[in-house]
Order: sequence, then structure tokens, then C-alpha cells
Amino acid sequence: MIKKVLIANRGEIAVRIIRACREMGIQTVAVCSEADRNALHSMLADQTICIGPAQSSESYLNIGRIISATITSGADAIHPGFGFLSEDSKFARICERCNITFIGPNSDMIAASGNKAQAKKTMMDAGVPTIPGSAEAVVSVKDGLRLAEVARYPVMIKASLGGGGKGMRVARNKETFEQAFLTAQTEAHNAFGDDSMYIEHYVEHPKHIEVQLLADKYGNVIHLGERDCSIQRNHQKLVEETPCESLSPELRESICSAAVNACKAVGYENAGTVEFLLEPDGHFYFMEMNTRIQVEHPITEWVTGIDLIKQQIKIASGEKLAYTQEDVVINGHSIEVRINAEDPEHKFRPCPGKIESVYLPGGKGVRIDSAVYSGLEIPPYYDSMLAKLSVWAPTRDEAIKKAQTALGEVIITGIKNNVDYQYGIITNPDFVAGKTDIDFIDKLSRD
Ligand code: MV4
Repeated sequence: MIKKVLIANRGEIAVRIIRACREMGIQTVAVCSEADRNALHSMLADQTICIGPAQSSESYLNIGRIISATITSGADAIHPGFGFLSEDSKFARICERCNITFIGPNSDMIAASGNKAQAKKTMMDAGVPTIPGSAEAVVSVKDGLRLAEVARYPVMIKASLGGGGKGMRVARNKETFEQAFLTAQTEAHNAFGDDSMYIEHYVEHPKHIEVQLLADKYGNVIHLGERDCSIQRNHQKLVEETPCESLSPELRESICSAAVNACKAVGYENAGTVEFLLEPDGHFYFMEMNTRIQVEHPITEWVTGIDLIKQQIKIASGEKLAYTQEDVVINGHSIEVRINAEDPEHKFRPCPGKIESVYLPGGKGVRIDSAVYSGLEIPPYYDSMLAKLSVWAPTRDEAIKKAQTALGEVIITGIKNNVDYQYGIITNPDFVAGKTDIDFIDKLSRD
């Protein structure tokens, strides 16, 4: 069993991991940047090591300094959280070479999932539904044009090493293809140092559905239901819920078993998520696989009662999954709202600064994951998320009411935030009616 975990992250997810470790009797080591000496994770861990200056590249993204801190502190494992180094196959590989347990899948799995074209091909071969269009990677406009005809216009041009929306362009017809291809390819070249692209049919107005999975070292794979994460802007999710209200039990079963098959096809291990696009007519397609714990994991914890961080640690320690698929029962409904230091009126621009005062609600069925307190200075160097408010209730209508009530109690003074904007979303008639797709926020901004 793992005895001491170094948490290679900051903010609420670092606090979340510290809590899980403490409940399991595992020692914790926090790392922090010079800007985070007063951060909650730095104060809550058993031990804290300041690893460098504020810039992420000098601290939370600095592999050498994190490995040094791990060895110095005698930690036997690293939990990477999300963002930062969580999906960096090089980092996972160095952990493997140093005999440090990386709490996540192995480095080859991370690398394979990071190549989206390759991952798509693997899924096609495994019989998981993928978006129409070839997984063949191309570098020339000429080859791209040929594959666009196969995929049928409108097409989406994607970077093989993309994901999260980078190096991605839509082309509505062959006249505009070249321009879109070259723009996407230049972006890919600059972001990933790789020119390889793939082309698929552009799916209009889908929902973004993702399935939570747990897989142990012995080939046991279970799913923990789906999350509807359609409400997002600039590829940052704002509101997530589970279950997805519009899925019939049959469709839910098909999507969740497709996700389990996807995991089995690649021999996946640890917690992971398979993302799908879901069309209004019920067609669904594999989009990508995430090899990390996700921001929105609390809503799955609400409806399943399973602690995902503890499961990650147990799996990494070599324990066999303690649950079978039959043990997993989805109970009630959960919604998460992300509270960010940002200005929704100016393209959601981040607004760091000093939190003068903060009050976050509680009560039955209300959970807060946060690392903020009154008087804390939010540094400009990192993500703008301040807190996650998640609720549980027996039905979706009750969960919406509870989310509205709880969000209505939030007080944050001193910095601009999106609380009022989020209140607008969860009281919006289309949201309440479950009529959401990935274009919801764009539409809201246009109205
Ligand atoms: C798509 C798509 C429509 N058609 N692929 C967004 C990021 C990356 N994971 C892939 N993405 C998309 N791929 C085809 N063929 C639409 C998106 C997309 C999207 C997907 C999920 C959630 C929000 C989104 C916002 C814009 C575009």
C-alpha cells in the first residue's frame, strides 16, 4: 500500500486529494510555488515543499523539481490531479523509471490517448462508434481534400495531438477547405510541434456526454454512469450534471458499455473518462479518452457514493476493484456549478486579485470543493476556478432548486466572479427543460 503521496497540483483538487489521503491514513506532501505559500493546500498537507517561482513552468510544470521533492520527502507516489502534468506521458515515464507510483494509467497509455488520430483508429478497430471520417493522419492539403470528400462536408479538421479545441477548424465546403486546414495546421504546429491532421464529418449541435470508468490492474472495468457536460465555453465546462436527463435506459446502456469496451480494448488502468458526442437522434460517437481524474468528478461521487480519489489510490496500490458493475447503482441527480474569478461580460476574462470576503453555502445535499478563504490573494498565474458547488437531490427538478438556492447564498467580494452568470444559466428555461447542447452558451451570448 502507498504510504506517502506527493500532490503535484494546487487549489481545490490538491485539497481534495489531501482529504482522501488523510482518511486513508496516508501521509501527504504538498508542493507549492512562491505565490502559493498561503494557499490552503500548502497549509493542510503534512509537509509542504516550495519548489519554485510563481510561473507554472518553474513550479507545477517543472518535472525535475517535482521529482526532487518526491525523493527528498520520501513519498512513494505522486497524484497529479488534473491539468498541469496529469496527462504528460514524459512525466509519468520518469516516475516509472524512478520507481515512484504515478497515480493514473501508465505512460504508454497516456501517450496513446494523447494521439487523438491513433486513439480513434484503435476505437474503430474495437468496434466503438467513432465520428464518420477516416482516422488516417495527413499533412498535405491534397490528402486532406480527398479525406474530406469521404467524411462529407461540413468537416472538422483536427490536429492528431489536439484535444481541448486546439488546432481545430470547421470547413463547410471544398472552397474553404484549404484556408481552414492551413490555419488549423499552423496552430497545431505551434502548440504541439506536429503537423499531422485528421478529418471527420462535423457533428452539429450535439451534447457532450462522458462516461466515468474505473479499471484495475487485473482487467476489471466498471463504469459509473455518464455526465452531461454540454454547458461550456471556450472548451471550459461551466455546469455539469448526472445522469443526462435525455438518455433512455437503453441508450445509456449502449453508451456506457461502449465506454467499457473502449477501456478494455486498450487495457486501460485507473480512473478515466471516455467522451462522446451525442446527436439529437441518439447517434453517439467516441471523441476522446481522458486519462486523469476530472474537475467534475464530485457529481459522479454524489450519485454513486463511490470516492473516486480513494479508488485511484487503491488501484495504483495494486488492489482489485471492490465493486462489480452490479454494485454500482445510480441514485438521484447531481449538478455541479463552477465558480470562477472571471468577467462573463468581457469574454470570461480571468480576474485575479484579493478576495475580500467569501461565504460558501452548506446544508443537506450541498458540497463545496474549494481552496479559497477571506483575505486570500488569487494569483494571476493559474486557472481562474475558485470553487465547485455541487448538489444532490432525488430528482433533477429538486437538484436544480437546490443548486439555485445554494448558489443564491454565495457571497464573494473583492474580485469579479461568475456567480450571477451561473445563476442565470441554472434558472434559464432551456436549461431547466434539459434543452442544452454544446452551443448553449454561444446562443445565450447572442440573445
Ligand atoms: C467535434 C465537434 C463536432 N464534430 N468533432 C471539441 C474539443 C475536442 N475534444 C473535440 N471537439 C469537438 N469535436 C466533430 N467531428 C465539436 C467539438 C466541440 C465540442 C465538443 C464537446 C464539447 C464542447 C465542444 C465545443 C466546441 C466544439
